[in-house]
Amino acid sequence: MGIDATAIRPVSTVDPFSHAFLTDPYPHHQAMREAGPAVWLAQYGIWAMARHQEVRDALTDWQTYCSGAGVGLSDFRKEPPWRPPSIILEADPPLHTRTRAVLTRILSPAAINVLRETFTREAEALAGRLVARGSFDGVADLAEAYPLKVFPDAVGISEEGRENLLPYGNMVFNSFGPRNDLFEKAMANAAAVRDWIMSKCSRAALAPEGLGMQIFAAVDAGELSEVEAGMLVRSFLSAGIDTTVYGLGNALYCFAQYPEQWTILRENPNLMRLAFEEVLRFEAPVQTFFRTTTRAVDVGGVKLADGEKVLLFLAAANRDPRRWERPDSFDIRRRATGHMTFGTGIHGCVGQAIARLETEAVFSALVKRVKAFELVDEPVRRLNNTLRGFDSLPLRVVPA
Ligand code: OVM
Repeated sequence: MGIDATAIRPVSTVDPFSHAFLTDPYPHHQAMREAGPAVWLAQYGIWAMARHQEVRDALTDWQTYCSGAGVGLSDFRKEPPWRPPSIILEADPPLHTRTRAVLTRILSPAAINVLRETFTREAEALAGRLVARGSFDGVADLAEAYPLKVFPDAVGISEEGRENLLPYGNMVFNSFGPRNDLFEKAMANAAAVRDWIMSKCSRAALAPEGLGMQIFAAVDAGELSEVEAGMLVRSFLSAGIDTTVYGLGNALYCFAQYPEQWTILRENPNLMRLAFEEVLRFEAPVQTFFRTTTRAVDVGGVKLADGEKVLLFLAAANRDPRRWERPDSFDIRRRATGHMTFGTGIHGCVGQAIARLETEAVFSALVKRVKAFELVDEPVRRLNNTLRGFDSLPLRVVPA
């Protein structure tokens, strides 16, 4: 009732989607963590959270922080979405519960283990070729080449037109931000790219044994409609490429930048899983997601109203000194589980078993063959409203 004289409202004028912020977000993350448990971003009229505890609490409380109004800046209740909303990412229970159950089953660690042999063989072959070459672009030749081969094969889509997959991911992940220059550039050829993607999502376009057709098997079992199955194949093609591309690129960057950590991994290959968690903590390929409040809520004394957009800085939570010792040092021996890069709660990454399989396959192949990675030129960043990663990583490898 009335004015609460004790209410606090930390404010920041920073633009988290500006080139300056996206190029070097970490000082801004620190400023936002220090400003308060929730910070009003005046430029957009939205809230932001950057501390580990608050980000985690928001992700866990899907009733207060919903996804159905979109997980980008745009509020689907106020403006039309650029594409039909995802029925898993941009959905709340009960719809989300039903779609999620199907993908949880298809992408379970046991189900994904079936792919291990193929994924390992492809990783060994690619690593063998690249190390023989001696120098290569860590992005185009490895971080992009590998997921672009193994993931569409696993989903069961044809070879034709796969060059549309990266542009589509670029559209999807830029679209979570404002309609800035990055968004406009990503959308340059949107109609053709979107049409190609949709043409690959039907039952008729999918190989009989792949992950895509397994979604259609759930239609036959009465769990989904035919249209919903196509939408979930679209989720595979939206979420399954760029995330792993940026993750592999960031891993290469970390090991080129911190060669002593590569040496530790070579001497202890059993640290592979922890090392990947640390890469995800330290250089999160997915930096942010939004939620929308469904009621007024008090966050550590800061009062958020109903229906407000909340920008969750996963990557800032990952370096919160309240949660991590020496948060800004890359240390593969630390217990990095508990990072927020896969999210948590009901929307926690359903594809993480595939992401882990891809990374393990690639880095197990490299750890046997590579003594050290050296950057032979400046890495070039690729800016994106959601993703953090590189356009190119000019690498030379010292063979083992
Ligand atoms: C989807 C989707 C798109 C982008 C990311 C994502 C990280 C999901 O279409 O369901 O999850």
